[in-house]
Amino acid sequence: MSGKGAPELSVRNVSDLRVAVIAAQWHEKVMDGLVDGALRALRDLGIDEPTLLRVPGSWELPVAAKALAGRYDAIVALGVVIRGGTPHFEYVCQGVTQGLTQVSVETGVPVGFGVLTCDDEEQALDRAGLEGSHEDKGHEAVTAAVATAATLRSVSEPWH
Ligand code: RBF
Repeated sequence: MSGKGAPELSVRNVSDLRVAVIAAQWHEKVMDGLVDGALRALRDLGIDEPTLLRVPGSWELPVAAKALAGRYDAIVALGVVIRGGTPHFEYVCQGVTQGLTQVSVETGVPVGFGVLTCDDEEQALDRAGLEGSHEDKGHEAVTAAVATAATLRSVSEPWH
């Protein structure tokens, strides 16, 4: 899947939204880039006091997202899963993807999907928002989650 075609989102009046970022810890350098990109996006949006929670691996992201969902307007899940020689990659990717989808749909809280699933570390670094990276997926995941939270808030207001 290519990152080409991503929208330029214009997100305004969101500084009062409560946002939590949950980040796995495997593949430290890539994760540092994703977390930095996410925090930079939150600053750009005027969201000054986000919660940042660390979990061991991407597999743990859904349970942490579920635990926080009742207290936040948007959650952003960050992780990196790199293909190895065993079927483990497919299981972890499928578990985290389905788990985060389930949390989001069941709780009604948007969960930004910032989990990279890559063939190798080089591919992951290219998406991590580091110097020389072509994409900044932590930043994108925050912007998408906050934009969605703002849209959901607008349709829940009484004049709709
Ligand atoms: N977690 C990640 O976030 N990224 C990985 O690339 C990753 N690779 C794993 C490979 C194997 C063989 C195993 C057993 C676990 C891996 N995990 C990875 C950890 C996983 O998300 C979880 O933290 C652990 O399985 C403990 O529940």
